[in-house]
Amino acid sequence: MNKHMNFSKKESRLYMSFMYVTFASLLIGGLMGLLQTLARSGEFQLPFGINYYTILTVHGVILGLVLTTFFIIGFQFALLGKTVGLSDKQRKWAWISFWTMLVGTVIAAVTILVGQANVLYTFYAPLRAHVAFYIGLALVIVGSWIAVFTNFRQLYVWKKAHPGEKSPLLAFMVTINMAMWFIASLGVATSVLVQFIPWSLGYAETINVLLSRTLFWYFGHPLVYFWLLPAYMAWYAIIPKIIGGKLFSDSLARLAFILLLMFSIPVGFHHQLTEPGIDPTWKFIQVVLTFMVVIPSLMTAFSIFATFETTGRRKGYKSLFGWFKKLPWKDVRFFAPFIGMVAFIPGGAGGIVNASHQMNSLIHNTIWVTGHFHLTVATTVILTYFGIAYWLVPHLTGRRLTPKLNKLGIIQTIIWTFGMTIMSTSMHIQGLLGGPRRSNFSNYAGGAQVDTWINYQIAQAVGGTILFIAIILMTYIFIQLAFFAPRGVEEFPIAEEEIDAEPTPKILENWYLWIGITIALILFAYTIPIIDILKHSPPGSVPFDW
Ligand code: HAS
Ligand code: CU
Repeated sequence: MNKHMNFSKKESRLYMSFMYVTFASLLIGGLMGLLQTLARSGEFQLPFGINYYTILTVHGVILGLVLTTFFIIGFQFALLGKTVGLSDKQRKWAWISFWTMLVGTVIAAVTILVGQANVLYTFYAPLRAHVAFYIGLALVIVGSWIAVFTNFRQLYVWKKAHPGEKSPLLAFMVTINMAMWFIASLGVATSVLVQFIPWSLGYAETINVLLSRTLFWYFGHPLVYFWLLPAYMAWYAIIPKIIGGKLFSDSLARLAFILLLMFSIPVGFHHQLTEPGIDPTWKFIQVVLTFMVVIPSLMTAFSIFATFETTGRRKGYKSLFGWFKKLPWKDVRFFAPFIGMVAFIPGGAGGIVNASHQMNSLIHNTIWVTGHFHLTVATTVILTYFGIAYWLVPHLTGRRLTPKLNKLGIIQTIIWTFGMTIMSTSMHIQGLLGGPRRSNFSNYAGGAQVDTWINYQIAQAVGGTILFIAIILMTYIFIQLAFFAPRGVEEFPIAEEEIDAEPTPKILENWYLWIGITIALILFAYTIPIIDILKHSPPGSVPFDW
């Protein structure tokens, strides 16, 4: 399909449906976040006897799992629609995927809202939820698998029609992300089907806690990369076009994605470093692999910087940093993702701290970790998603991002940055002072250390309030772009390769090889520890209901 052409109405409606769920989730989830920070400030009582852990679960599930998955799958469908096409039959499957996920989401959300699933988004055993919660999650996963196979099919059909050609870069990237997602979600699906559902129904009296957490984190780390990769797609292949440049290197981008596929999965133990029952040798091995997965992110940082510089120099800015000033700062399609990139410098550095065993023992289970993921997912990733939405939504609705909306977007980004800097910084500091995460306000019966926390908690409420203002503004912009902005044509920006670019090596598209290595690494990192867990676990745990 010609990328300057708009999608057919039928296709646009499909992709937009995912966007509606995304932005509705943002508003609901954001409101929960606000309530949490207010409750933790100690100055505010949740109304109507609402349980703190109910809103914390809604917040994590709706933003971490629902918003992300809907945005990603919708965006990726749009990318494939643009680069390799979507047939009528594939469109039907895409709708089935959407509705399966939506039904699952509604079931899980209602279960949480009626207070039957106060288990947070990680649903750690032995916390037990009503079985409907797990069934809802399982449906979301099944729905996403339908999208996975539809996406694979889209690329396959294109390949058949274009023998010998390399796949479009964005289609390649989507395929990597979906392959990673599929392999990873097998872990959590197994845990939900084999462990949680029978246990929640009472067929199994106990649950193997360590196994359930291990299967969760086998999925949970690649999950964060499932969020990040669509942002990387935009950084590699869309931002260069927006700033008036070309793709830095097709091969480097593909190689980075392959490395992310290989090393994102066999690293879940870095979330379980303090967990007893896993041999430290295997923790060490997975930490080494964690440091491997940092490499493609560093490659990404390098190539983005290089794109900025080459684009600027080509436009004739010669001094050392002259090109930097000329980046399109007033274009929100660039500005919002750029702030996302900047946030990833401390966010990524914090990740490296987390992954270092000794330092992990200082920050694990403290609110430092919450600070870390509000920089990574709630700034880097979400601001890039917003940056995408500013052109994708009007492209789909046949409207325009007017100068006024563009300006509002810039203001939105600035408010977000301001609020998040306050909130995330105070979370990091409070974490270093031992302040716990995942917990309601408490003065823990006093004590000198506890007294040092409260000011940071108040700062978090201030930051959280500012962030909520930014969320309202974003919702307003979304509604404008979806329904009210003037009609027009908005570009779907996809960067092109340099004319004299080196050809991309064929081996980069050898799926058997890369998926083979991925599976080999997973088997290497997980087989023996899982056998150990199965053989030596203490008696399973009875449910902890509340
Ligand atoms: Fe993390 C916990 C380690 C990245 C999200 N992480 C979490 C949790 C979440 C999360 C949600 O090892 C909490 C889970 C829970 O509920 O318990 N994380 C890492 C490491 C990385 C990392 C090593 N995390 C992410 C990303 C996330 C995310 C990405 C979401 C999207 N994380 C951990 C560990 C824990 C953890 C432990 C467990 C802690 C515990 O004990 O519970 C790395 O992948 C980071 C690599 C990234 C970089 C940065 C590269 C910089 C770039 C930007 C370039 C900028 C430019 C612009 C060019 C090395 C690409 C510059 C312009 C200028 C002008 C300056
Ligand atoms: Cu991780």
